[in-house]
Amino acid sequence: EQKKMQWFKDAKLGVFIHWGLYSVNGIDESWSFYNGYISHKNYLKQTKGFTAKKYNPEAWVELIRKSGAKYSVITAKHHDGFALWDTKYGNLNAVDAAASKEDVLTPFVTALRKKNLKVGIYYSLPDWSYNDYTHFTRDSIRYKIQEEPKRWQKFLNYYQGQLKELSDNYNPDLYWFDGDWEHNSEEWQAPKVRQLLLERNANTILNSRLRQHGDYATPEQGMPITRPKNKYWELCMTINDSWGFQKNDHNYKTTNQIIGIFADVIGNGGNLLLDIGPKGDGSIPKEQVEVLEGLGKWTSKHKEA
Ligand code: JFZ
Repeated sequence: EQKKMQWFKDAKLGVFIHWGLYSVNGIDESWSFYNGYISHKNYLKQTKGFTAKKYNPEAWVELIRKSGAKYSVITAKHHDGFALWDTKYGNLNAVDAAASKEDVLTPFVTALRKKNLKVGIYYSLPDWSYNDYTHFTRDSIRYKIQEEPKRWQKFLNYYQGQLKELSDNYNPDLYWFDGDWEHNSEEWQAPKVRQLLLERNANTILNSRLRQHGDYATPEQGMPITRPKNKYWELCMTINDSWGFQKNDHNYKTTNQIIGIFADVIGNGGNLLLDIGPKGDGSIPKEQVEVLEGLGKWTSKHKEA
């Protein structure tokens, strides 16, 4: 336990990446159709704009490395169910469904490893596009588990199959689960999933958004005033007010503000997982590049912090 957490404890800084269909029109990640701002049908039309035309995974990694971060966590699949890798489980992925027509996860993982950075995979437990998942939108649920247990079993096979696939393909150093609030631990089979991933790699680290069956806590946004009780924790935070790219969100924090928060976080024994949101073409907004570069100037002067 202690030993496998060492790199994480030492890392201090990670870069979070929200990249998916929602990066195209730039409205509220997967929530845009869940909350009814847009129909699911129109939401999926964003596949046409997910071109990855300017995507340069080596340049992404170089920016991450220069910021001083030691790991990165990328949204392999968000709540909308769009997978960045060539999953065998369904067609809603960057190869089969989007203009990119290619696996965009693999080259990023390869580039991270080449620079000795740790690989983190964000995986949403809910998949609102999947026909055998219970929830669809805020106003329409497909079914109740008690009424259709076989249908739920189909979903469990699907999601656990994808996790095995991610493990076999990428052997991630860290899994970042999200969306556990829609079901309890038993329904997700959280202990089984933990075991399944640890069987494949005993050293992999799980965040706690798997109904607490994880290794470290994941507070979100604002700086906690008191030191969290957990020995291991990581604050995830946006640079502006959005996780995914949103063209109308110009409310960027300054580099100095972020350095201040970063110093606070590490002073309290945690890590900062700072989020960026590339556009559908794979370019990173210049405001976000500037912050990572500015942070890099600071971290390179304070290597022993
Ligand atoms: C989730 C996602 O719904 C969101 O789109 C984004 O990916 C973010 C990183 O995670 O949103 C959450 C999850 C947990 C909390 C708040 C927002 N929480 O625990 O306070």
